[in-house]
Amino acid sequence: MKKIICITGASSGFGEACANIFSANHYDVILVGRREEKLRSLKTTLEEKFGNQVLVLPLDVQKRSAVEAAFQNLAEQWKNINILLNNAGLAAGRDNFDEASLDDWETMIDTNLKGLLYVSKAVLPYLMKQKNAHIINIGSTAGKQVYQKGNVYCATKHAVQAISESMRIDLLAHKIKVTVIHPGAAETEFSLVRLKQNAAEAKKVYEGYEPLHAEDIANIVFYTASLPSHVCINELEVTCLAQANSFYLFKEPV
Ligand code: NDP
Ligand code: 8X3
Repeated sequence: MKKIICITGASSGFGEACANIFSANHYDVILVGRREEKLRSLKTTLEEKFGNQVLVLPLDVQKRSAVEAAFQNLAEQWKNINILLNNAGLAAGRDNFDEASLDDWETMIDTNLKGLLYVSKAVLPYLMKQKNAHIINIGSTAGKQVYQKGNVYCATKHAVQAISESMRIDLLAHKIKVTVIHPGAAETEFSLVRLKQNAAEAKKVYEGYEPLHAEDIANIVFYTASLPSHVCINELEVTCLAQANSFYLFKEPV
């Protein structure tokens, strides 16, 4: 039987790139996200290209009862999940603390933090039945250092770091690997979402240097999932060459 990976936030960016690489490497894939049309189109592409099975699970990870119901109601064959990739997430706004919106803060907390918890709790019973299960959480360099105007986004990613450490300890007895990957700046839909669909401003974020690409992170996610069963990568911080950490990003004049 093929292994199954469940990817949250599979409709773009890192999640979509991971769906591609795991499909190319003979995994069946569960695609989670809100934009059902994008997920359906990705399913068609993957199945045609790789001949694997792909399940579309349209879901807003902020909605606790919908998350619980969706995973409880999975067909039996899809309950054999080997890897959970908690990737769904976003930044909403980039504002000083005094000017930022409470609605944006709640969206980030509900998605990046509570959504990750809801999905993890819903999938854990299935992971616990597997021999070599693995949870991979996508954090951020924003989860390592707080930067100006990053406030609650940084807080949610610091929480992803803490939750990953805690999962690793509490799930030791169940032999579940827990990896947290902290990417730096990567050109996906991330800045478009953060800057409320202002494409010109989003483009500027990546000017003057070569940022990470979604495929770079997908390759790393796949690598962490491909190691022998006794070897665990617990944590990785990954940036492009122009970036040292949350604060230092060297841009050439454009
Ligand atoms: P994208 O915006 O391209 O992808 C985000 C994905 O998350 C989309 O598939 C989106 O799907 C999904 N998502 C967002 N909200 C929800 C929700 N409520 N329910 C279900 N799915 C949701 O950005 P990235 O690929 O860059 O981001 C992926 C992860 O990587 C995020 O956690 C982000 O914080 C993190 N990250 C990104 C970095 C970057 O520079 N790009 C760097 C470090 C970390 P849909 O809208 O269809 O629901
Ligand atoms: C995304 C990278 O630098 O915008 O997590 O926080 S950054």
